[in-house]
Amino acid sequence: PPAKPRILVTRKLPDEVEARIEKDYDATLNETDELLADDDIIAGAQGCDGLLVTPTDKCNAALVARLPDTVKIIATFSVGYDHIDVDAATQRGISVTNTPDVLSAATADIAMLLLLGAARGAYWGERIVREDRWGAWSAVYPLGYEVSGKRLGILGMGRIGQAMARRARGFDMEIHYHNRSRLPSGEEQGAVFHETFEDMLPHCDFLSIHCASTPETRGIVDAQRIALMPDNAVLVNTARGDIVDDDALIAALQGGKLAAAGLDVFRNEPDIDPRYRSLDNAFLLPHLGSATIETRVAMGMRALDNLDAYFAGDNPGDLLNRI
Ligand code: 8YV
Repeated sequence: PPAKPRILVTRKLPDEVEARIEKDYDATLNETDELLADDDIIAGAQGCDGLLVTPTDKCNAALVARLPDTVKIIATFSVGYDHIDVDAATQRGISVTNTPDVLSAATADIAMLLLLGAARGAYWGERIVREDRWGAWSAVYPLGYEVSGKRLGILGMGRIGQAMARRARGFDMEIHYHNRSRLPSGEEQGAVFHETFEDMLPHCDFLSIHCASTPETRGIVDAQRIALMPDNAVLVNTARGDIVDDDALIAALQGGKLAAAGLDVFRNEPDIDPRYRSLDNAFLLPHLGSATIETRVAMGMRALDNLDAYFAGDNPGDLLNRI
């Protein structure tokens, strides 16, 4: 039989996924699940035909330049690929694939959880119970913000944005969206399209971010744009932390312009801006968007489908570049 392709898998993956890898590949797995330094990735990649990476592996131009010539594909176990310099890979003739679709439902679920949790004060409510600070009943304290009937603005109406819209409709929210292009009218389901992000912001009682982190979107949620939102609005981010300007968001949460924020993603995870930790109106999660057993298995299988297709001489379904 022909030799199995050789791959480096940079992080521990679910058992079912690793079993399939071991069956079909001559693979170096990471059983400790410790983060690999650049030098470890380069050392591990020697003699490999492909890499299976995650967003914790920063495949920037410098790292891509150091990969051995044998590496022909980088398959990332994620929908986001802002950790990969795709142009640098293309120049070296390296195909790049991601894992869209399979995590849209899980991520939209977390966005809805954050939206509800931020609006209704789930974090401080939970803390009051645990710390035995639940005082006498009051009609005026503690109070959150109603979700039903409110307007939700979605920045980035791709697969995850549309999954979020479906959930929010079930909570009787009015959907607005800004996206590079307008959806076909049959897919809008009543959502109101705004040509620019700025046009949408005055309609956002809630704003949920579902766009990719790109040079165009990095820092786009800044002080000027937050100022365009209605008072007491709620921001939800399950996309990438660097889309939001931390100084602007923290000032808006401290100053009361924003009622609350629900955040699953941060700049420089897990060493996040420490000011978030002391904000009572911030509901914080450690990047759980895709973190279900079912979804992580499906992501692994999707990454392997892409690798299998590549090594069979076919175009991977989730190819991000043309070589
Ligand atoms: C993950 C993600 O938590 O898919 C993405 O872009 O950010 C998440 O699914 C993780 O990075 C998976 O490797």
